Amino acid sequence: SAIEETLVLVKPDGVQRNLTGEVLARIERKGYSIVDLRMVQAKRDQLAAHYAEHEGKPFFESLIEFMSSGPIVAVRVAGTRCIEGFRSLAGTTEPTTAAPGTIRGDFGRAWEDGMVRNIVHGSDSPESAQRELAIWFAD
Ligand code: YYY
Ligand code: MG
Repeated sequence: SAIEETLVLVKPDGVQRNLTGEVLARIERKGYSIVDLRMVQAKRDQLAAHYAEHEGKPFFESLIEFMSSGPIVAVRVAGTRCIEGFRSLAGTTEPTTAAPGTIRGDFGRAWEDGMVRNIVHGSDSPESAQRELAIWFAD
């Protein structure tokens, strides 16, 4: 169907750097709607479920550690083709080379400790979006 919902997370680096409003403004300016929003201190189980596809990869533990390092803002976003659309707004995973004009390209960079801090998460498919929204908006 035409109107989709996607899960956006403002990660601990984004919240800590006061970029939550910037991320929300870009979502709204694109023409997508913020349907629900909550600030949470993520539990390890929740993060392990969210990132289940990456379990066992070399960066998994540091990713969970980073995502636990401070509050996260979880956002339920709605709009036509917003899953692909928010991924485009976010930019590519590696912030050093993410295109300028994207959230990760404009605000992200490499860190000396090697941990990838890239400000936002966005669901990558309709199936991921439904699965992830159920994790972060369980009740
Ligand atoms: O969907 P996206 O966030 O762009 O990337 P994924 O490949 O799904 O990885 C999720 C998350 O894991 C990424 O945002 C940063 C982190 N990560 C990492 O720390 N090191 C990697 N080599 C790959 C990903
Ligand atoms: Mg991903």
